[in-house]
Amino acid sequence: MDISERLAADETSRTVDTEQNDADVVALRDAILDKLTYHVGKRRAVATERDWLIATAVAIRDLIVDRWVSSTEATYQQGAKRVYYLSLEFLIGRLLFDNLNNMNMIETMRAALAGLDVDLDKLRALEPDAALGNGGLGRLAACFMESMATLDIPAHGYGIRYEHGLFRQVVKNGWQHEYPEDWLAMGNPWEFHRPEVSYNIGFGGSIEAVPISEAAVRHVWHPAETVEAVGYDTPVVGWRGRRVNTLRLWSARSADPLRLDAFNHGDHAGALAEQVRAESITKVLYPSDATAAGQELRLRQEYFFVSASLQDLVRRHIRAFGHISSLPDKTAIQLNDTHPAIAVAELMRILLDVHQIPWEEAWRMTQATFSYTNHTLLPEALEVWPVPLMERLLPRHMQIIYLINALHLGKVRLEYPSDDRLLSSVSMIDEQQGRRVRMSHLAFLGSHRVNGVSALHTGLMRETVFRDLHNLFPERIVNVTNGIAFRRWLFEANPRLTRLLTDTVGPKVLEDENALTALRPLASDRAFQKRFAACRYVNKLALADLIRRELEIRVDPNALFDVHIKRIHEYKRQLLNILEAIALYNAIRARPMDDWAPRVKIFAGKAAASYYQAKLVIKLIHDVAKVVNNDPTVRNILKIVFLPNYSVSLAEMVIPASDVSEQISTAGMEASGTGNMKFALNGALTVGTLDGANVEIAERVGMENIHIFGLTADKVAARRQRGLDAGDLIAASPALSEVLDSVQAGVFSPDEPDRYRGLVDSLRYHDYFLVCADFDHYFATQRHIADIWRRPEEWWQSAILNTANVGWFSSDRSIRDYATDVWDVPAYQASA
Ligand code: 26V
Repeated sequence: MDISERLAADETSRTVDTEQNDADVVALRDAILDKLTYHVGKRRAVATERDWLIATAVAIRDLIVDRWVSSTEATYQQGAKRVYYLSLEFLIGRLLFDNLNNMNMIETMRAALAGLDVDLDKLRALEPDAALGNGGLGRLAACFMESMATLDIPAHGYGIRYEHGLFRQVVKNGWQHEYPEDWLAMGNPWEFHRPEVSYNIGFGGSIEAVPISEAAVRHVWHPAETVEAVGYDTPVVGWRGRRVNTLRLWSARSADPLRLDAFNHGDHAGALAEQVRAESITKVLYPSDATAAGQELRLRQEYFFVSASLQDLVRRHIRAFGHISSLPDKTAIQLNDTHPAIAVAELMRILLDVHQIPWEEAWRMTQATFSYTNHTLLPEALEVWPVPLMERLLPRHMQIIYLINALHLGKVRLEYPSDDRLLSSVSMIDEQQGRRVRMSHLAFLGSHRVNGVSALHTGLMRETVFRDLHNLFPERIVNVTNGIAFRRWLFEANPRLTRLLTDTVGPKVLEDENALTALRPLASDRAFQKRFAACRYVNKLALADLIRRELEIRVDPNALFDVHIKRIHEYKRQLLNILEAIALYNAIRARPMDDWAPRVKIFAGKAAASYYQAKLVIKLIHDVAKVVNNDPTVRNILKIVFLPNYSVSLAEMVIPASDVSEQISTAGMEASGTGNMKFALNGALTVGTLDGANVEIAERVGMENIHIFGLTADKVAARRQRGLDAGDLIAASPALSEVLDSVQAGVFSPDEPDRYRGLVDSLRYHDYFLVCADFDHYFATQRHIADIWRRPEEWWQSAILNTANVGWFSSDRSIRDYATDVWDVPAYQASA
């Protein structure tokens, strides 16, 4: 690329604001100064960048509040049905640019701050990520909140205000270490503390059956312990401030914070014990991607936030509509996975015990109100709670669950007498290893709709985990393929490309995701290809700079950036990728003078703290990187980079700079994936298996514009039936044999030659994730991708067709699907 093209790309302005005027700039500047003085309490001369960030955020927040109040009032006046999204995770990331962008204020703010000698981009980088989630499920909740506001749906998110979000990852000598994350350390300018919004949450204790007539009793729960839930509200701004919804996160407070008598007697720690116990509920995000530990605390978290949320929404409903009976007509509650599934029993308890509604009517109302999204079929990830724990912590809920189950099994028995296999399969109680409550069954039975997150995943739900329930309730399972918020993942993350799109397609591309299809005819236009490529190049320069600063590794921005960023998990097969890198390294060394396409393999992702295999893969990536990056024979042909502490913000930086997107999970194991959509939208070519939403991406971009390899989900299942010894496969692949032999022999771990012996042994003898089975096809596909890279016209045509054809993966489309198929609420139609 020549310098003029680069400059042209850089001038492809940085934001998507439509207008700005001087009066707005001055007014905003004055507002910021006002906040600096009266909110932060500082003079300009002594203000730090952090002070400016707070003043700026609070100034924007004021503008948001006006819209917030009007949205809330309109909903009350219209008596509209509301949607409640219950999620233990909201992986939000930063809000400064999200809010500015949606309020159409980025350039006005940039100018206002420039007038104060403050750089908006520096403030942007200073904001900590709100990392209240582990990965895909939490990020999806954040995208959905934004889309619901954009589509003018009256929605509330409910979750937990963790004091510490997802751990900070530090890599020392190739090994991951976890440190607590402290996003609230400098305060959170976006939220409003609502001490008046507080509810008592009970645990344990006993149930009293009080006779209320000759035939009926009323159950009164006397909890042994009570914790207070206090609300914190964050406004969620829709596109162009169309609507502002609320994310209400609960924080735990002790009902009895200090035992003054004990304190005065010198038992300072004992006096605070109650407080510590209560507040530990919202202390940390549970890294649910692997551990079974902390079980009880996790269940307390689940019930704590569910109970607070249901009390809150029932109170709001009664205030608005006068009576509980209309709840299902005016309320849709979405359960984000089974984490909030106890809500089914909690709503039953509220209806039965508090509002004295008869059982059948309460059950009808409950089912009409709830719906449940399943996000994984991995058996180890399906929540089951030991019955003794449930009985101890939530005795009344356990009674209700038993009764729901008895009535359900009674009906099944009538239809299928003496089918014991069926009865035990559809029962809410799993009797396999001690008695445990299957939360997936509770969520399924308590909902009118149950959805999977991609077409493939929904099909597998019907065929595997929910097979028998599906046969009993064939209408209940529906598909809603995931989506992503284009505002964050295209407009904010890739302003250069966005400007190119608005220049070419027009501003409607910002409103209507389907407008991207107008790019199709331009895909083969050489001039447009160059402009598209120029955007990528400038993004890559920025990423190369980050890599140099973070890791002191120099990468060539002209090389192909091949990117694998997501949680580190065996089924996501970062191992397959790094083994392929070794094979490529071997091939380069064997024929160093061949015309290799220079490539940078970029990894990022966190392993669950207790997940040893995943941490070992991180170590292997570092070990291989050390050898490859320091080998003069491969020079700049191959570089391997692991960026530490993966986050939403890092993804926003990396994705727009990516040429190849790695979506290589073992087929059948990734429910959907959403990173796959973010890359394709930004014009990266996918190398992937037919798994999750990759299947639907392939349908939309066309098989010639995606690089699919490997066993399909049904072949994976068949292979596992046959046995997982990979000996014959390895023997048949010289490249794979060489790779495995070298890893096993300690070529990459001379300081500890046996480090990867166990890892290689399991590949050889029990290759559960089919790494060996897919290896040759993956390697060949990567070489094919390198061939295309050498033919830029073909490459960029394909890249543009990816962007042009993935509009359907907007979370606006997902939310419209939920609105029609699941919640029965109206949604604003951008394209109408
Ligand atoms: C949890 C666990 C916990 C135990 C060990 C194994 C394991 C594996 C995976 C998980 C993830 C649970 C839920 C989740 O985050 N699912 C993700 O949801 C995304 C949004 O629907 C979807 O795109 C991802 O494919 C799916 O993995």
